[in-house]
Amino acid sequence: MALSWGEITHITKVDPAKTLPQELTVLRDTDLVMVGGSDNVTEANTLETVDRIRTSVPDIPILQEPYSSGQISKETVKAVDYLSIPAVYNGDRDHFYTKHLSFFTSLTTKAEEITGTGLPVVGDLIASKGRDAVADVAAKLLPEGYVIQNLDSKAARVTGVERRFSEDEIAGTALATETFYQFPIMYIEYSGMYGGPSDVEAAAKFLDETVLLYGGGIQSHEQAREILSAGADAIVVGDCFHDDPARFRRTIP
Ligand code: 1GP
Repeated sequence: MALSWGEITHITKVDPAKTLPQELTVLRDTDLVMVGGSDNVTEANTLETVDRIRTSVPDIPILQEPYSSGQISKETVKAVDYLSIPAVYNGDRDHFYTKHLSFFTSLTTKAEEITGTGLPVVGDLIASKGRDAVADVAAKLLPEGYVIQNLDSKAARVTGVERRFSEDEIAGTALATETFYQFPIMYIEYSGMYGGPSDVEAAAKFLDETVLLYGGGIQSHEQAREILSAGADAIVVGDCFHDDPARFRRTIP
């Protein structure tokens, strides 16, 4: 399923480790679903969640945002349309590049060797047709340059974020994302709290090709509008979907 970013303004982040609303057709007016969380996400609950979403809203693209290679397998790669891997600019070294290099190393190595070393195995992805599997993953990859701005969030704790970026740093990070790292996505993450429009304004000035996403604490139409008017290409709504589907619907522009 091709992604047309020009038409995507509302993204729902569904956490497979949390309880989902009984009726998933509430997702019908969102433009994209991201499946991922910060804790207790497994290959099995990811597959189950993707399956439920596909059954309820078959036309909405699904992107998996894993935090560990254990959540990825041949089956998950087949089940989702895209795979986005966050590189956290203000996190620890592990979450900016070490984990990614080890993931790609495991992709390029034969399964037997990986099993022998005790490195995390990428499901049974490599089993026989290693090169095909690598190509499958590569074709679906959407790297994300991430800045986590809520220090009290689980995401910040897991990724070793100890300091928020200033607006000047956000602007510089946006410029670097577009011109140096060339990630297709920059994500300003306030997970669990509403951060307001100022970081988005700072980043948007320096982004042209790169898609700018904002997530965190959006619970109303007004907040959604404020962030989109500040220059985000799309908002990401998470908690509200799990906690209050009726309120969630009001976040959809
Ligand atoms: C979390 O950015 C998303 O990764 C959405 O945040 O859960 O606060 O809506 P909320």
